[in-house]
Amino acid sequence: MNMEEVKNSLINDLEKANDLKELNDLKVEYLGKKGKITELNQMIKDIPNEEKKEFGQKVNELRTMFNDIYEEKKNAFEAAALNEKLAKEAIDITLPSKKVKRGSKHPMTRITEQFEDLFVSMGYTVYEGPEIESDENCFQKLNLPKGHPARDAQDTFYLKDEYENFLLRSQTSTAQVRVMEENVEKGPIRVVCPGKVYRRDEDATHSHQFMQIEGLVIDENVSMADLKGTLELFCKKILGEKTNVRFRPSFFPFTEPSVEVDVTCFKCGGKGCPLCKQTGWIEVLGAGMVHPNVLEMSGYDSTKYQGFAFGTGMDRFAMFKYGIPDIRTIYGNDIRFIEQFDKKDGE
Ligand code: 2NL
Repeated sequence: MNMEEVKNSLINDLEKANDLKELNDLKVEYLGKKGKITELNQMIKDIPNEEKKEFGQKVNELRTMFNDIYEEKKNAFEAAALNEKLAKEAIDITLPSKKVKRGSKHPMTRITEQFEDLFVSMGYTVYEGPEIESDENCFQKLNLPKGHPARDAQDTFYLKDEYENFLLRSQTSTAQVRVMEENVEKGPIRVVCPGKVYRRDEDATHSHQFMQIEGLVIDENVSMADLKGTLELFCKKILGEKTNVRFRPSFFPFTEPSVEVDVTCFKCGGKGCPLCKQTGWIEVLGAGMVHPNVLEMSGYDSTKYQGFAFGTGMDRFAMFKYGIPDIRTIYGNDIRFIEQFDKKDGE
């Protein structure tokens, strides 16, 4: 091929190249070891001396021409490839996103927080103990020695083999025993202990697992008047200011004297209805002055210190407050059940 033919075919070939690969093949075809431009260059040695300079310049011009067109096309191919990639990977940021669903607090979490807030505002601390407990902490230290008949009402679940002496706590008093024992100075205590407890029970109002909260106050000069004032305030704050409260004598092995606390029925306001079994009253708490044996067993001098304690099932409060008829739904893990309480609490 002579100079003119190479020039024409070069322009033609580069024009027709469809992609980077074809373009690079042409580079080999023209500028490679046996390339058309390279061959022209090698012809220089056979050309008469006076023509050498001009011939050489023309070959150089051809090479420059090739490279210029090559670069231009290469840039165009790369830009096109990038644009195609961007178009393929385009995200429509105006599309509506998936809605993030707001969770709901479980009714027992709600009640627990309401109880805790109230007692914290009265200077109590919150203490949660373990659910697996020793027989000592659950019964013996609470004045229920082995064989005591009152243990029957708190039959629970027991561990086996080397853990034989352990059980699932039947009352949160176990946590309060721990607070008394851990308080090495044996100074005053004001604590509430919320948490799960277990019983051998199962029907519409009893679950094998439920939630209690117990309170314990120990100090010098603590009397039944402190107990009454505290629990009256508690009932009014949780159930409404119009609530009337009455105290009836009762029995618990860990308190002496003991009381049960009734409030005016929140359904009928005291007139009498099926919920309060026509009495106008509903029992909500058990309480009493801490038995001297209980104080002494956990290292307190019962001639110097007195205390009052109270306990209640938080599930019952949740059932009353939110109108839940069956305790089993509380632990049924149905999201439709849990979601209802946002509205009931006005959230
Ligand atoms: C109820 C009655 C009660 C207590 C719990 C208690 C705890 C200690 C010492 C003395 Cl460490 N007493 N707790 C006292 C009276 C009643 O609960 O009906 N619970 C559901």
